Amino acid sequence: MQCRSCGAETTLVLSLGDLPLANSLLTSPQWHSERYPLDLMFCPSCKLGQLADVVQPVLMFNDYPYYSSVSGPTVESAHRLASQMVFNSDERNVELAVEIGSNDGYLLSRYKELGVSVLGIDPASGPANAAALKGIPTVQDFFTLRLARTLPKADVIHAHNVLAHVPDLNDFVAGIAEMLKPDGVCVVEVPYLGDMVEKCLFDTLYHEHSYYFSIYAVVHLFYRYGMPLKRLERIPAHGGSLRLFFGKDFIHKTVMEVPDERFDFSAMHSRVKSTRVDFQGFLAWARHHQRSVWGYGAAAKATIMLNYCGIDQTQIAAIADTTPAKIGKYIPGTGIQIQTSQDWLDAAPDYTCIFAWNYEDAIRARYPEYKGQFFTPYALPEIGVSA
Ligand code: DWN
Repeated sequence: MQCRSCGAETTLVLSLGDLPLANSLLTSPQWHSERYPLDLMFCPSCKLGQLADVVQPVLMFNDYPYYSSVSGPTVESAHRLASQMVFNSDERNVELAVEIGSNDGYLLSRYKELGVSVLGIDPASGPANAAALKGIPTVQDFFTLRLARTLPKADVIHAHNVLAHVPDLNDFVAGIAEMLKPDGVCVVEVPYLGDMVEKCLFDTLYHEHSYYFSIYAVVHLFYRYGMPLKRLERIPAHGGSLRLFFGKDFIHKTVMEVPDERFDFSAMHSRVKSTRVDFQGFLAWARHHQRSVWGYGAAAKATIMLNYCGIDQTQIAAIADTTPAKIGKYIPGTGIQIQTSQDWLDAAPDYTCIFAWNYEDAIRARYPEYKGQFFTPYALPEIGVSA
């Protein structure tokens, strides 16, 4: 297929088969969940990863159960960044801060505390309503160039973990260029394709993310719309992400050298297969030794990992989560119910798989009273050691 950013011919580098939509949680275990192909293509020209098949956003983001504020580390990182943007803005005042994909106001609430005017843009009604309750004005819509033309110009625009979701990258970035003041800054955060491949984080491949970014791909996409890279940071979020700062000024402090990036997809392919074999092997051992197993973190990653590995409620009894909108629902394709963290503590399972492995440290620290063994899909317990 042709690259949706630059038009060059792409190649298939990873296929997980037909899987359910990660956040399309079910209200009944018997309900059928639609499955869609999950094939990752790579463009050798602009180094952009992209799904071969794009699912209509309206199918994924209408009844969207993801609330950023539930995850403490995400909020802490966002608030630190907002403070930096306000206090370190040597050459400009921050009068208006905008976030595209503002979710429940997890980031803009800090700007509001600092006396900055804010505007959120998010199509998901649940998170948008939660933001409005915090006094964050939120446009409940998908961001486009057309919408940008109706909105005020901004000193700072944030686009955190949203670029991957948009069907039309070129229209989206043109909208940012339209809305950003001449001396403004756009801060973009995206999971980094380099980390995903090197660490084999295949459960971060899901239909919500149409795109998987190299540094080269993001930098050249924004450059095409008159926004050169000003600063680049590597951050730990979501297993490894890029934080990129773009401006409109081509003269001062512009970063032009992009590292030479290479991605070993063939090594990733074999590790994907072995993860499934090893996970099923552990669960068979646990069942044989009558060890109970739960999950923790009904993340989008959990849906992909569980379905790709063919795991159901006979192997993992339930999965705990602290997102109210998720409690009582079921992970599609598995029959596994999402229950409260108290239900999980009361069940006191021998093992708990942390599917939200990007928050492993925070989750382990949050529950000192849990006496069972935590593990992650990428670090399974040593079979037999505790037999
Ligand atoms: O782009 C996206 C990324 C940023 O977030 C979205 N399209 C989808 C989503 O992916 P995810 O669901 O894999 O993200 P998280 O943030 O890894 O999900 C964490 C899950 O764990 C949430 O359901 C909240 C839950 N959680 C919890 O119950 N207690 C998390 C923490 C830290 C906790 O203490």
